Amino acid sequence: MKKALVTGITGQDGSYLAELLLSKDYQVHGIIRRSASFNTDRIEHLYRDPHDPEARLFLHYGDLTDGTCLRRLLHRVQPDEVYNLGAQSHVKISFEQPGYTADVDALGTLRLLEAVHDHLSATGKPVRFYQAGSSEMFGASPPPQTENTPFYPRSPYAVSKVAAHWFGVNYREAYGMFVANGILFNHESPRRGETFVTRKITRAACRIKEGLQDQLFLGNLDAKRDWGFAGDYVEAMWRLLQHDTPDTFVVATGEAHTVREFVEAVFEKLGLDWKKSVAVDKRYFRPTEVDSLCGDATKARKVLGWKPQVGFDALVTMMVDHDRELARQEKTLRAAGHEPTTRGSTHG
Ligand code: NAP
Ligand code: F7E
Repeated sequence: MKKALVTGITGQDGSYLAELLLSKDYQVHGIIRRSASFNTDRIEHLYRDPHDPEARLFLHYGDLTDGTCLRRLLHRVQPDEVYNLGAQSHVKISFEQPGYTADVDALGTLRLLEAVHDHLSATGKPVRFYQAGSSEMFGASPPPQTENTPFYPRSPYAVSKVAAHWFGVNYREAYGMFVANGILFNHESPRRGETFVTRKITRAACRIKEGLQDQLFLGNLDAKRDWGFAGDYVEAMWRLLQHDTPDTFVVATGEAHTVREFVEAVFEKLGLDWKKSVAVDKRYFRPTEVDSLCGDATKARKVLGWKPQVGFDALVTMMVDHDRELARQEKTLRAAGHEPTTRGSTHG
């Protein structure tokens, strides 16, 4: 039975990846952060008591800012594959917390690579490493972006991801380690964090439909993104690690839409006029924006046989259906006198 160690298992991608690996009979070990509130919602459905002989998902406390614990976990778990998905992943917030973002996203990757390198030196046991790179690394370089497009990062998040990317390439070249670098374009799902623009829109539009809120405040409606489905993208991550040689791959749909088009598609699906409810608020603009991202994933298609299964319309439908149901449940609870906690979106 193969063993995988996953950082960021409680995030959107971590939860889909854990599902995929369990379906492929892996033993999955996830690193979770201690939190005063629950942060394991997305993986609750996969978790079994570790005393259960059938349990194949194990959770360990740890943090990418703590190199000692990463080293200890590598030694304890002895994984065949490591997926480094943990990150402060919000671009706008990276302008407010640049030091922390660099510590987790750039230095955190370095700490994990060092732990894997030491483990390799001590045991001789090969470990395959996936690094979660981002289309944000391309930043101001115009589309279509490929593996050969120069990086031009536009936020502390993107700069940190560029550093992490090159740490990975360097460990591949310097020590012959199997480090595969994914450059993934935006991918979304009903499990997307609620302050990323797609989910912010589907959550708010469905609440407006159910009469639970009146307005939705957004930032730059002109930005263009290549949005895919997270479930498809974790399949690509896994394929990167099954390939004979470690390499860098762009993972994208090749189709881009503006934020405005995403808004229009969502409101139209709900039979609403978006212009009556959406207002622009400057607080959601970034000091430097990434205007246009659209990836060319020809290499992933040819070499890995990967292509996305879920298109733009199906993604919108999936997210709207999910969030409509959430809004209906909230309405029912409110009608019964319960006051469910609503989450603020001031940072979105
Ligand atoms: P996400 O939902 O924000 O999840 C991030 C994960 O990282 C969470 O599990 C979070 O834990 C964990 N984390 C945060 N700080 C950490 C720390 N100091 N130590 C250990 N873990 C930490 O992100 P995602 O959308 O699943 O993305 C997964 C990865 O792919 C990230 O590296 C992201 O930057 C990258 N990426 C994402 C996209 C995309 O469109 N989704 C595209 C390209 C690249 P908590 O639950 O405790 O907060
Ligand atoms: O913004 C614009 C915003 O925050 C998309 C992360 O997963 O994908 C994600 O980064 C666009 C930007 O994602 C609002 O200015 C307008 O142009 O959903 P987002 P992102 O910044 O593209 C990449 C690939 C990652 O790697 C990251 O980890 O939408 N926008 N109005 C807004 N964005 C937000 N969040 N909120 C707004 O109100």
